[in-house]
Amino acid sequence: LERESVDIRPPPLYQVLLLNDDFTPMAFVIQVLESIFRMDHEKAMRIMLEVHTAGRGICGIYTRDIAASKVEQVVNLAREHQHPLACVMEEAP
Ligand code: NFA
Repeated sequence: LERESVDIRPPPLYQVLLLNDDFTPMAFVIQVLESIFRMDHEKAMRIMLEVHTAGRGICGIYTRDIAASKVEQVVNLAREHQHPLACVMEEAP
């Protein structure tokens, strides 16, 4: 029987985080969480307040390309509305 080595390792996952700032309106952050991260209103409010109080918060965990796309969508939407909202991705622990 022919046997080959096949790479079955799962791909690394990345968490996408929002960072707090003093200027972006809370309502805009909630809209971002609902529209880009597909959260219901309750969860969006909870995560927004987490970022506001703790300085940063996880919005979702994705494979690399999806995480990068989420960051790009947030940065583009924030820039469009002239808010300084920052969004980054980090390899999940
Ligand atoms: N700190 C912002 C304010 O008081 C709200 C905010 C929350 C900004 C989460 C960025 C991220 N308007």
